[in-house]
Amino acid sequence: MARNPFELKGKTVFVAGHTGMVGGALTRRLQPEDVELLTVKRSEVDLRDQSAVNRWFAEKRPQVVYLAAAKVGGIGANNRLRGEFIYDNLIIATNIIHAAHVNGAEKLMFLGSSCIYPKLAPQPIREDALLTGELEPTNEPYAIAKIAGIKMVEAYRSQYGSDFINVMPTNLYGAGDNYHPEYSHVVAALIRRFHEAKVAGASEVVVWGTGTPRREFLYVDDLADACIHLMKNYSSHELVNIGTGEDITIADFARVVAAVVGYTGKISFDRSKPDGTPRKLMDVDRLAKLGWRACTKLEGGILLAYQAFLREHV
Ligand code: GFB
Repeated sequence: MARNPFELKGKTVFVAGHTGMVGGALTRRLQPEDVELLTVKRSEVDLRDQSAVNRWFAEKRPQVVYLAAAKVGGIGANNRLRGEFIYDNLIIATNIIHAAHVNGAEKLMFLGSSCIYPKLAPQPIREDALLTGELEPTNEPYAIAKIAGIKMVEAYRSQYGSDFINVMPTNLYGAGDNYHPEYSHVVAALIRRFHEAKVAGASEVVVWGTGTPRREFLYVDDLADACIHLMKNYSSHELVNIGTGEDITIADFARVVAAVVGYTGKISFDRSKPDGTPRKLMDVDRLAKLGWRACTKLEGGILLAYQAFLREHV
């Protein structure tokens, strides 16, 4: 059961989802922690395959697990690939949480998402808003799968005394993001679109929706730092939000990205595209009381993300 602070040093640490943006940041941040890092490629173990996951866990027996493997995407992907989003995320969470339990993992962190909270939750959103109202329809399948993972962690904690914890990151961006034109999140989508418009000398860039929704954006390396901090210093059944505590309208955010990229043309809005939830600002009081705050400012973080995009994709 719980030991605080929890010692990471010398442990075998499995990062599930290491090829994704979050898993990549976690593996970078774990380098100085003196751990034995375990990762597995999808070609070796498909995390949706329960027998393969069980075999891998029985062989490797990781002491610590970061569950950062998930099928993710922006509002377009969530809204269209509804079956894949619920199935993949339910089964990945179920397989890994159960295998970690059966094989005696000392600690597990499950990464959820701010979209688990009700569409119209009071802002900023406190952790106890979970299951107090209707979800945002565009990402309901993803949110339901994540809520199932959260509840599984809570149930294993309660029945078996497992030191399993739940953290809820806000909207993330940074190196290793997915820049798919239809399926990416807004940050990657706008970095790519403004960059391509600048290179092509285009006079107009279209941003989805009305521009009025508000979002909070956290640089992924800050998230990884928070996850290491919480793994060491937190053990309770309650969720912990991870964010910056600040938000911005999509219209203003588009202007920030345009300025960082160096695009000077017109910005217009396509109101036929979904806005999603009107506002999603995390209450980060619990995290602050646990001794952690985000340090990357939005403009600086977007510049780092743009540089990563130029390195990775141009
Ligand atoms: O990042 P995003 O897809 O995620 O969209 P959500 C955020 C906002 O940006 C929405 C607007 O209001 C979009 O309408 N937006 C403007 C764009 N232009 C674009 C664009 O080109 N691409 C995209 N994708 N959006 C996600 C959930 O919701 O939040 C996921 O769907 C996940 O499940 C993630 O939980 C954290 O914030 O709307």
